[in-house]
Amino acid sequence: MHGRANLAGPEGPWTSIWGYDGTVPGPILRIQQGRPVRIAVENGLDEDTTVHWHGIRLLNAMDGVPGLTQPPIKPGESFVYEFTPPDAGTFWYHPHAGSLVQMGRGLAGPLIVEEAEPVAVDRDLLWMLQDWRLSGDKQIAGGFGSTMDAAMSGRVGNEVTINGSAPTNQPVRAGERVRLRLVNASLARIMALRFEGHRPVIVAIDGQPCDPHEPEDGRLVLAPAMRIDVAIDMQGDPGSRHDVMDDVYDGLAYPLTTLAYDRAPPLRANPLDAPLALPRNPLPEPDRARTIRWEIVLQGGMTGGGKLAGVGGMMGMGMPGMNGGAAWAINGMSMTGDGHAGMAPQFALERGATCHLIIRNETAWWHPMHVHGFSLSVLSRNGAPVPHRQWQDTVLLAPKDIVECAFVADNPGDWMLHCHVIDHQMAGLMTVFRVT
Ligand SMILES: [Cu+2]
Repeated sequence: MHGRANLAGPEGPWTSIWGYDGTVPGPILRIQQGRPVRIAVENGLDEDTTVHWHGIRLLNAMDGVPGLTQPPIKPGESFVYEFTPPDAGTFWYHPHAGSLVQMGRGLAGPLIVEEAEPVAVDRDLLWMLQDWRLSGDKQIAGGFGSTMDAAMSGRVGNEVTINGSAPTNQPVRAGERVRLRLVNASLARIMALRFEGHRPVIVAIDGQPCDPHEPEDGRLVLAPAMRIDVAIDMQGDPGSRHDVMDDVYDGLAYPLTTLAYDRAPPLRANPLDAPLALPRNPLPEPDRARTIRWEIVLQGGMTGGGKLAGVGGMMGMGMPGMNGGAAWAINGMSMTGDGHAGMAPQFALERGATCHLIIRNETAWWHPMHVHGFSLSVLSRNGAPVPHRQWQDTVLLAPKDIVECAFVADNPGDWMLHCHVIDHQMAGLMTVFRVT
């Protein structure tokens, strides 16, 4: 439904948004691992919608892809989603219809699946990060789906919010251990967060626990739709302040927010003596004996000469990205929009088989590739094994990257695989595979 949010900060005017329950982000849904939930969604918009439960391994009929897994929810109508989350972790929800405009106007919310046993931290925090393209009067700018956005880096905005407002100081207490859940719910902005004076330890990626480790160069890279859970021991001095920088784009680093320490003495003399590792989720282990290899090649996008690279052979092409025109393709095929009925799967897997999936990015652009219904065990990047156990539903590929992953096709249905830069998805960087 429609609402207003204070995106631009205390001085700024309020911004008209579309939000779940009229808020940005939508309400935090906290549910329990292994316990069934029932969520009724009523469509108060003037257009069709659906809800996709990003990262949750659920029944295909609950996946929220219009036409493919359910009829779209018409204005004034409702749909009841029912699922039992097998995995604990940090997830989120968003529409999969009119995605660019609906998400760009604010529809997104956090979904936290709690562990059966509470984790030993002092505080459990969530930063839902969203990037907005605001006009001079601080309203959401129009011009969704321009050719430039579609064929280049997507609709990157000019205002980043944390939990729906312009970031202010984040109050922390010396000596405390915080579990911080980072969710990048932006349409297109990639972030790389650096906590000055602190050493965050990654404990989960895309909701799936990993071996606790510090990020390679101290930066937490979060592409659209990715989540990272970190544990941070707040070792700064009482009263001190430390910036959190986003420096993903060369020369465009900016302070996202500031950790502001309370003047109170440290909560404890030494960091909490509790293990950082989270209990693992019940993911099916890939089976080398039953493996099917499949390669996905990402093609298209604007080249240096202002031309589209290698797209348009199979489908009719209008202006790239405009009116549903294609600017991208997967294995020579462009599926545009949000998903719809009758999308022929590009490949099929027998239930129980292991899929060894190779994703090759032939384009000059970054793509966070998202798979519905499954979590992928990431094996290697450009031939080098990944250093830590890593399961992801959204895998970021740099230009020309080749990533290899594996997953067990244990869940029948037609499933989406697409780029989560929403302009790219809408303009053809999407495909479907079938598990029979
Ligand atoms: Cu992309």
